[in-house]
Amino acid sequence: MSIQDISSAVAALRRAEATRTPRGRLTREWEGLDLDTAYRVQNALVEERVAAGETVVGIKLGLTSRAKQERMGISSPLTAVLTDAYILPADVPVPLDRLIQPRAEPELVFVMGQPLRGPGVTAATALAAVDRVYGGFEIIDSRYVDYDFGLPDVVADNASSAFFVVGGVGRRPDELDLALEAVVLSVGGDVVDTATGAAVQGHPAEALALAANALGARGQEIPAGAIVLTGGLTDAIALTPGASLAAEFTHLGTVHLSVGR
Ligand code: 0L1
Ligand code: MG
Repeated sequence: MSIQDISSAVAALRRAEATRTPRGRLTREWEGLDLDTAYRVQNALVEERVAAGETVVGIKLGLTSRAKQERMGISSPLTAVLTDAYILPADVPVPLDRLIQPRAEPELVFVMGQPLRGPGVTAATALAAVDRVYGGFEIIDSRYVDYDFGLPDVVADNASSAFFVVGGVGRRPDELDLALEAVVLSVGGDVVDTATGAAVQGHPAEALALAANALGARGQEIPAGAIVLTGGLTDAIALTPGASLAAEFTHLGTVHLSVGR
């Protein structure tokens, strides 16, 4: 079936997810899929999920670090929407049997104390609206074959969202220097990557301001209580059956991720 409008794009992405069958780029079939239209596809996809019983719990940024931008070949950050269906409790293994080609990436996670709405949000005003910061993992799972996508494709696909885990140690943002907060990522006990918060737009609060301003331009805000994933600090790691990952943060504890078989 050829994709030429929002509802057929949503149906194609939902089908790819439900059947665990990745597809080709939507932009190859639908020339008119520009960035604005892609965000309308994303909104419609989330509306379907909400109509099916899910609750919106926050937002995420993607492609905010050079590591992620270089790996995916896209230099613009993006936003996507988190629902409660994406929450993976800390002690639950990643359910591989529900996923296509999952990868995991460590992230700094904000929980908002106050709402934020652009335009004009700066890193300072953004950080002042944060209640707590946590370490976490995002598990992404593109609905496109081999993660081969352009910016409108990945925006439409709700930025490859699949699951996320929030660690158990929450700090007030003024208790630590988030640009210097480090993470050591290991797989099976071997260190595979490291980064600091500065990897995310120079400071994760810059990413939060970017999201507030981008959402504001689309008439949306980040509400109090929202969870905000600020984007992968390192490149994402492909998940294999039985693997165990750890993201060890300087002041935010260690977040463990085990993968089902
Ligand atoms: O945190 C991120 O940078 C997620 C980007 C989502 C797109 C992807 O890498 O599949
Ligand atoms: Mg991410």
